[in-house]
Amino acid sequence: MQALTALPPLNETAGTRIGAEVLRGLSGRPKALSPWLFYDDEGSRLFELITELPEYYVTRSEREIFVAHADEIISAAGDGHLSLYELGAGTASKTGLLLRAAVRRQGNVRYQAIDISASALEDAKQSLEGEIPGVSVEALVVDYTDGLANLPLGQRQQDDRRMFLYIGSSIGNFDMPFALRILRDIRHQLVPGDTLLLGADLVKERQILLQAYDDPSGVTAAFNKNVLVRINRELGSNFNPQLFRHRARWNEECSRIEMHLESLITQIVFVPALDIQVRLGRAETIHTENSYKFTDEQIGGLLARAGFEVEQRWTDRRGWFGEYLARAV
Ligand code: AVJ
Repeated sequence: MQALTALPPLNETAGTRIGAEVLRGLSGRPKALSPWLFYDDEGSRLFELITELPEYYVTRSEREIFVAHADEIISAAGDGHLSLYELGAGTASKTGLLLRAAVRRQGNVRYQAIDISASALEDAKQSLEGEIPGVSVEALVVDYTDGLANLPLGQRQQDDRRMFLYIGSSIGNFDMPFALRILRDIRHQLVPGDTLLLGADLVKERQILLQAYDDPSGVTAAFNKNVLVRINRELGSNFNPQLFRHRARWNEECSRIEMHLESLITQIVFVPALDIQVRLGRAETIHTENSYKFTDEQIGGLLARAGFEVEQRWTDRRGWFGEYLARAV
């Protein structure tokens, strides 16, 4: 019998989702972490605070569109009994405006809320079902960036119409190829005639963008640094958030806001669960998020390539945020 060569023990944590992401993101250079890591319970809570900041116009602008046009948006869905599905629903605070419009139109509505945060979805279900008679909420804790093929969306009835909601500029987190993949995944859940409502943040003056992602009260900084706190908790690392500075940059060429965590000193951080040391030079950054800003042409192009046709478009009074109703073709 032949002797087996001893293999190094497999590090179990490296096989978990967060372990794999931190190992990938912090091993090389430039360092980068995926924005889904923001959304533990504390991160979801901090994001809700961001949406209330005076500088963060994104949520307010989209709400303004829904307040003015919810009935129009819902009736644009066409004939049949409408069901709504939302990717990245979070606490679904704006979605209530659309659900109310759907109830006005057809008496009741089924709403499937899909999000990575269970706590946010619990809040959503509680408040929506409590406040809007006629709405039934089904919460699905799923990371939709893994694909939608296995979503339990249920049987489609004869006169069912599906409307997918992908609002709040969630699509802005992803580069073009990945954004396209998500839109195509959505398209696969639809039949011709169904619709997608896509909310996207529009290109605007640089100062306005920068303030929205670097508020003076420091909520966005806390949101950004929370990713380090989460990694400490889940992987046992010793990141000191105080040794990092929150940075927001406008990358004109790529048309995106970037968020980074900049190391204030040269430091070495230990991640026990992965058995790695992470060396950070002074002023070296960990790139934690992209938030792409779009033009109508870009959105129209993306949707066309995913099998949709833009049918209607709404903006807020300032023209800062775009809401696109796209029909599956
Ligand atoms: C949830 C991705 C839409 O990009 O504006 C807010 C996240 N990051 N402030 C955005 C975010 C910092 C937000 N999205």
